Amino acid sequence: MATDDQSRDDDTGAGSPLASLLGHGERLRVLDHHIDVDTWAGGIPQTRARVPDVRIGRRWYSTLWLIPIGLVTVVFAVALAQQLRQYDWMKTFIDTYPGTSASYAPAVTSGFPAWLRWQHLFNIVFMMFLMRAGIQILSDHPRLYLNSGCQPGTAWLRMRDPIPADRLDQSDAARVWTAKDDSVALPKWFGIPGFRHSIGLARWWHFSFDLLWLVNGLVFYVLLFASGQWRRLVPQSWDVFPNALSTAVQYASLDFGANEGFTNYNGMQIICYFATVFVFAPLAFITGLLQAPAIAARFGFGAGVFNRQVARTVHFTVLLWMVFFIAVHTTMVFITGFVGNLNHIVLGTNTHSYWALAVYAAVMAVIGVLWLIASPLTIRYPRVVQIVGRWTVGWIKWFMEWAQPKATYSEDDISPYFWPNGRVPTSERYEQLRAGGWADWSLRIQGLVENPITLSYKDILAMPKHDQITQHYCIQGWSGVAKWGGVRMSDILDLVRPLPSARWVVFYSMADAGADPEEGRYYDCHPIAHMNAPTCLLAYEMNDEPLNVTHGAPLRLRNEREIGFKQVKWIEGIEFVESFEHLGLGYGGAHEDYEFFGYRMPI
Ligand SMILES: Nc1nc2c(c(=O)[nH]1)N[C@H]1C(S)=C(S)[C@@H](COP(=O)(O)O)O[C@H]1N2
Ligand SMILES: [Mo]
Repeated sequence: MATDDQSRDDDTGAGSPLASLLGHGERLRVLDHHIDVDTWAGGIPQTRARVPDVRIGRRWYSTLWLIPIGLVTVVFAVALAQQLRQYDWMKTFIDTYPGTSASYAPAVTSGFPAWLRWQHLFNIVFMMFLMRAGIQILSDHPRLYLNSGCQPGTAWLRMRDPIPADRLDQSDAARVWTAKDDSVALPKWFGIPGFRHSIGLARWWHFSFDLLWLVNGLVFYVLLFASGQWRRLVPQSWDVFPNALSTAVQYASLDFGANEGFTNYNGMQIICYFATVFVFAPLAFITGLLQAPAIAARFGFGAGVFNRQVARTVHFTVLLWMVFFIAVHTTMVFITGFVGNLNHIVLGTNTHSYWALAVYAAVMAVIGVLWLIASPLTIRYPRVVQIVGRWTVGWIKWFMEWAQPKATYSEDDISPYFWPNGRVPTSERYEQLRAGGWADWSLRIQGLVENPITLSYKDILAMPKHDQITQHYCIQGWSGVAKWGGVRMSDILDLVRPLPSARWVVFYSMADAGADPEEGRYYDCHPIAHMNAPTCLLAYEMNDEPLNVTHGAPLRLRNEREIGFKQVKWIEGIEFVESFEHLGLGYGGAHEDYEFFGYRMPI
């Protein structure tokens, strides 16, 4: 990867005629891409996430209360179970339903085959990265809601304070609280990579290991059913429920029955395993996909019960289940005959060899090391993470972009509050253009086109106008429905007539990309194939009003199959190019260059 950056060493040009005309390329290439957390994202202070609070009615409660509540519950459950086991009817019940029984699943006597043992190991390695990166993604918008517009004050879970009330005024673009202001940091041994607003990098980890985890899971399903091992996991009679209850009472009374896990799982075990493998795992996948603009804009999931915020909430619930499951599962492995249990899953035999313990300890040490190096390596080699991630999952994102983004919503779905994001233009020139009612502003469209043109604000207003009510999906997790009015990109294409060699469309903003002037101005590239969608718009109106400064005046992009950061605001130039390698740092946009995002963002 180093050579990739070295080759740019002497190249400090703007990359294209329009880029240099608009002042987009006077920066030096960054050669060594390691991240300095102190100056990252304009040196935002590393505000830490809080232990989550949950809202019940109008009041917020710390989830730390779960610790004493849990302890009291356990003590109470033990007392209750021990008392219950004194009664004859309970003794009869446990005799009838011993907890482990062949009545709901026949004994599987073939042991644990090697493929199953390996897959079990891969699963935990993949999930550790998946879950940590997932929590990092959550902390980039550390609130969960059930309404698609993420209206302030309606969250049910939060990992930071409420938005300062004096920063909700969207007419004050310089002061308004942005989604980036809202992100929080995690300890780097916990999230990946920990520091604030590192979602671009966290997503490569999340999606790459997600893919590995899914492939592992699919292979597992196939082998499970091909081998007959599924009989361990799928209860075949309702008897499983009284047996599960019996197991619960026995465990709670701290008097466990014999562990027959090598051939038969007890009622509780089989229900939990079944739910994890066949309910929660697929649910994680589905609720992940439901958060994708490309999928939602194809099927209209923006409003209603399948909206992104419900999907985020359910996705998070799956995480809670997985954490709970892993904690209880591991505890049970320890307290129900540790060495014997390890022999089952490490060696696949019903023996009591200490080799299994040795292998387990060695594997745990390796996992511990992997755990600890993930964040430091990401901070040291973010560009490698981006490139490897793109190589691993980029092609899938390309498939997702095929979906036609045709969903539109009704006036009733429009979000009362639409979160703002990004860095507003601060130049004097922008202020003058705005003060002059955009009379002196113009949109230059050139590059690989037959007919390069420059349009004034008036010219654009004179073109056919289209309205659409669509949903915005910020990479950070929030969403919002708004009505956009403007001109179709397909009409622009008809005017300029792109040459066959044009493959990408670059949108240049008047605003800076970041606080560091070295990052230059904001820009982003879109595949030309997206420009023909009827919903691909250059918007100058939002909710029937002229676009305000906060949301991108005078002109901003809507490409409904892509995530929010691709929707360039404060546009003043559009260029048709064959490749974007020569623009900026060459990764496809300002956030691709400096925040390590991917250039395809249908999810
Ligand atoms: N020029 C420019 N455009 C930008 C950004 C930015 O920082 N600069 N931020 C992007 C991001 S991350 C999002 S989510 C959307 C937010 O649009 P909104 O402020 O209208 O909600 O704008 C996008 N367009
Ligand atoms: Mo965003």
